[in-house]
Amino acid sequence: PDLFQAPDYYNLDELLTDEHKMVRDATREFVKREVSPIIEQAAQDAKFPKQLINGLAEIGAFGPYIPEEYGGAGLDQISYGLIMQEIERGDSGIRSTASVQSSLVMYPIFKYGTEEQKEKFLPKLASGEMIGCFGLTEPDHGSNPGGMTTNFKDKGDHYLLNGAKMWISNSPFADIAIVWAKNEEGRIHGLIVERGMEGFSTPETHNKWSLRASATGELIFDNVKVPKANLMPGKSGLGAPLGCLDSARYGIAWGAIGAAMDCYDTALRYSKEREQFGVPIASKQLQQKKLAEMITEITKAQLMAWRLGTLRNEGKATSAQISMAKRNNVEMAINIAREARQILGGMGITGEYSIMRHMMNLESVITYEGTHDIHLLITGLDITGHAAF
Ligand code: TGC
Ligand code: FAD
Repeated sequence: PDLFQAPDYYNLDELLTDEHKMVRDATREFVKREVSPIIEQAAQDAKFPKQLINGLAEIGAFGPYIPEEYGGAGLDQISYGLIMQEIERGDSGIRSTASVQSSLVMYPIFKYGTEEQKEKFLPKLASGEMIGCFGLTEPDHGSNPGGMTTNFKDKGDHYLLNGAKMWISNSPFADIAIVWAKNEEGRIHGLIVERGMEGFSTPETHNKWSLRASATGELIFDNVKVPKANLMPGKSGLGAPLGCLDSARYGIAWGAIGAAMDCYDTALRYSKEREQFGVPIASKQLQQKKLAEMITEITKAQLMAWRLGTLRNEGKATSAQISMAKRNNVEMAINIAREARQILGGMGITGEYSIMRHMMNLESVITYEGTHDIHLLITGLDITGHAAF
């Protein structure tokens, strides 16, 4: 990993500011120093490496674009993307933690929360003193979150919350959960549920073959009394959680490039060193085809992410544009991981190299934050005007 070089075939660095490059290099350094040396073991042990939390906070990975007055790093969208790219070069599960904390926990509190909620939670989330999770998906409602049955009733001085969420990143150890639930009129609202509230539990989901260095679990609400002060009043309806997903999906469009870069870089170096039939396998046309296609696809994905970032900086990116980039870049990365693994032959299946871990992680990334199919249907709706969900 020390030899890692980031491919930049179209001189994209020239489009970045000094601040972008500084933020990216600091994150890259952190990943090399803190993540790469421990991540394989963490994945083998199926344990989220909690010791990374402080370092992630220090490099600004928790709330990169949240204003500094609330403890965020106050960076732009390109910097946010570059941070996600570099973290996911290390591992998708670590990027998941940063994505959830930033875009699915801090963002809704910042966008929809009260001033008191912002002051109470944002600085602690930015510093990593508190970790959050995001509960939208339910056992019977994944792609169709609008069908959710988790609900709350107004009991005068508090709300009474019932229901369950499934597949929730970081739930087993999160201090707070952003929970989407329906009120008595069936309207979706976001509530901040805190660990320790009676009737609230977070069992861990075991036996995953993917995203093993990330903790995944349930959120169970059995007559949980939630103080009225914990409802985020700024926005209701399905558009509220979907608005957070826009930001997280954008981060994934960059993150996937990081995983792809790591696979490409590993395969390229291996192909130059590995000799068969008396010559490096890099001199064989079949291996060159794989490598040439990889760098082409990475370059296209980089251009897409960069352009989307500039549109987001200008407040002009649409949800459908974000869906296209998430879908394209994750598929690009998973295809590259599969091809790269073949270039390494038998060595490709071992934990000596990162490729198989990336490949398995990407099976979650292509499913969460909207499946590959759902993003295609979002593009389909955007260009035809017909919803085919
Ligand atoms: P639909 O009728 O289309 O929309 C309902 C309302 O929402 C608005 N809207 C959006 N608003 C903001 N951002 C978006 N991206 C939006 N998309 C839609 C829409 O305008 C409408 O507003 P209004 O005011 O008219 O009510 O809703 P639908 O029920 O037909 O569903 C559409 C569909 C299928 C696209 C949507 O449900 C969807 O995206 N499904 C996928 C679910 C998903 O992505 N779940 C992710 C869970 S979180 C997660 O996976 C975290 S992993 C984290 C990690 O570890 O990194
Ligand atoms: P389903 O919706 O049941 O889909 C099954 C299959 O049917 C898919 O291939 C899908 O594309 C297809 N399909 C569904 N609807 C249609 C349609 N209309 N037309 C055509 N095909 C369709 N959720 C959270 O809320 N918070 C989290 O932190 C979180 N973290 C996650 C972490 C991991 C590791 C994983 C695996 C998931 C996580 N999720 C989280 C849940 C994730 O968002 C859902 O898994 C995802 O939205 C898909 O839902 P589902 O698994 O219920 O699949």
